[in-house]
Amino acid sequence: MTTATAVKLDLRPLGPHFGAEVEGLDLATATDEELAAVRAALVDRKVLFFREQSLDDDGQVALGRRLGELTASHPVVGGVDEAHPEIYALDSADNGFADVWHTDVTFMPRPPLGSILRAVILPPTGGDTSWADSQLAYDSLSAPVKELADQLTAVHDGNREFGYYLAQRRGGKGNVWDGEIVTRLEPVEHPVVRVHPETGRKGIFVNPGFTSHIVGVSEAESRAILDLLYAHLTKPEHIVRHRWRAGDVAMWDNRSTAHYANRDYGDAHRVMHRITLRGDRPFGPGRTDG
Ligand SMILES: O=C(O)CCC(=O)C(=O)O
Ligand SMILES: [Fe+2]
Repeated sequence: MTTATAVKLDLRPLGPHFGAEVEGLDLATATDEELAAVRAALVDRKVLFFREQSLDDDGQVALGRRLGELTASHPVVGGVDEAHPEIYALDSADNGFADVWHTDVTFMPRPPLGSILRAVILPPTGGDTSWADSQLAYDSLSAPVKELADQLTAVHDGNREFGYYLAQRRGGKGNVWDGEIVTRLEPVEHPVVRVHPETGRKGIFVNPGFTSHIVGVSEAESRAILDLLYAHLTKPEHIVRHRWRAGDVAMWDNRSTAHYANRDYGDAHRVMHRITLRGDRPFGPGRTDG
């Protein structure tokens, strides 16, 4: 008898709790049972790596559709080409860098649940990507700081990263998100501590890329609290770092991680293609929904 739980993936953990390489699985030909096991491992290990895969753009989109509901490429930036409105290209030749710690698209009310990233063109060396485990980071805060963080709400604002692009390159008409055309990036509020909807675990849910400030405290308090949380989130114990090879695919849970792409390869060319799985509205410890 075959059930979803009967399939066991060959996982090589990258740390005691966080990150794993999935060995011997071809994402282009994986069975439904194997993908169900991948989906479960994604929540458990938070970031998964699949070495030297053979996916092209169509294959990446097909894989994403088997794992969840795909979003448009990005709320502001269009797809890589007309045939692939779901693919967000990060191209170093077009200023596509992600060298600030962030969690994807937290400046929208419903950020993506997860992201699937494929290495398309890599520099000869460098361009590694790192992920931080926001749940491990939350768990290792002291009890009084956890209690403080649990009560806080933060504003996330995409204008610093994407406001110029929206106004100048798109003439104020962005892309589609949650069924609506994005014409302005209205700042949104999210809990500073996010409760994972599938596990109930808490994680730090602020990031330097998109969080502008904490609500209801002074500017100096907001800065100090955010700096404390960022420094803690990105401690080496909470990080895995991936050295890309051609074709590699990374898949991560945006509800429990943040990430950062090294910009250390000079003028070399680096292109990554990303798709995102539709997510729900983040909620914190004090609420049952957003
Ligand atoms: O370029 C990378 O490695 C990561 C880019 C990024 O932030 C993303 O794909 O969400
Ligand atoms: Fe990202």
